[in-house]
Amino acid sequence: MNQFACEVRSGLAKPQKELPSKYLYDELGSALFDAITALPEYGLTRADRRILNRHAVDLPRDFACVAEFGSGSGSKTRAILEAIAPKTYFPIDVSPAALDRCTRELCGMAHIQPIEDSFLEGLDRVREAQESGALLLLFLGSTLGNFDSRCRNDFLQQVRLRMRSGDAMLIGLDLVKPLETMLDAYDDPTGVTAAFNLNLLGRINRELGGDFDIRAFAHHALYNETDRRIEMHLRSRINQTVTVTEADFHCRFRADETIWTESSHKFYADEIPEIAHATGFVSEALWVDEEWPFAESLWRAV
Ligand code: AVJ
Repeated sequence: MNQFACEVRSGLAKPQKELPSKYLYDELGSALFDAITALPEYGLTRADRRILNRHAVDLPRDFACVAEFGSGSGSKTRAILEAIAPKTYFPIDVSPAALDRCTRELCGMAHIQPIEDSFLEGLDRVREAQESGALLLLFLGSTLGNFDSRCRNDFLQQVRLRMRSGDAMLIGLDLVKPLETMLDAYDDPTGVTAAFNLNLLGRINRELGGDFDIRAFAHHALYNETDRRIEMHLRSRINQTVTVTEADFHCRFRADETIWTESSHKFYADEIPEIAHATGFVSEALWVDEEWPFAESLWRAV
């Protein structure tokens, strides 16, 4: 049984059913995410890009290499590569389609070495390939917000262990904003985010022989005030049983029972330097977008 099948099986066996959000990004899911970034209600990606375009020139220039977690299509990275002109750029992504697009988009701006792997394993491979000079790691788009708050600092410490002093990380984090704004961003009236979420069931049907009736589920987004995160769920509209052949698994749903598919943590700007400090970094710069509360911060490994 492959890893996807194992994780589907164990996630759907929990009392609160859940599926890991990294599986949202197959080819269709990545295309739907790109469409989300164009939604008027989803200001996150535009805010990220505005800050990068404006402040790339303020970044230190002493990096021989740039690596990026979750490169996506690479379109936000252009301004940074232009400003820094590194020898090598290592996009790290689990999606081969995303790596292809990013390589095409940024072709000619550096020597590009795509790495198809998860973040930490990918960073290990950057370390093996990189000869000398400092490394700038990009962790944009508030991807860190998808990590559970309990494992967030562990993950950052694991990143820090793979860096040398003088290396740096540029990290983008979405900030707390009015409730309505946050809910609209994750439950847009056009239904693109709903399609992005429901596609996870389609992917299970396609890749694991599942028989999910996608129309029998509904997208649901909520803000969990206590944990300060948007949660995406898929709510069963009826009582039903689903079979996933490749995962050798049946699973029952009560009407209104949900599968929790993603968390997007929202940060306060004040806590960002504290998170840096707690995980072996020093925050050297912090820029906040004026239109859509979003922070970009440069952390130096010390
Ligand atoms: C790319 C993970 C940051 O959490 O805002 C967008 C993904 N999910 N709409 C986010 C997402 C629903 C996005 N990240």
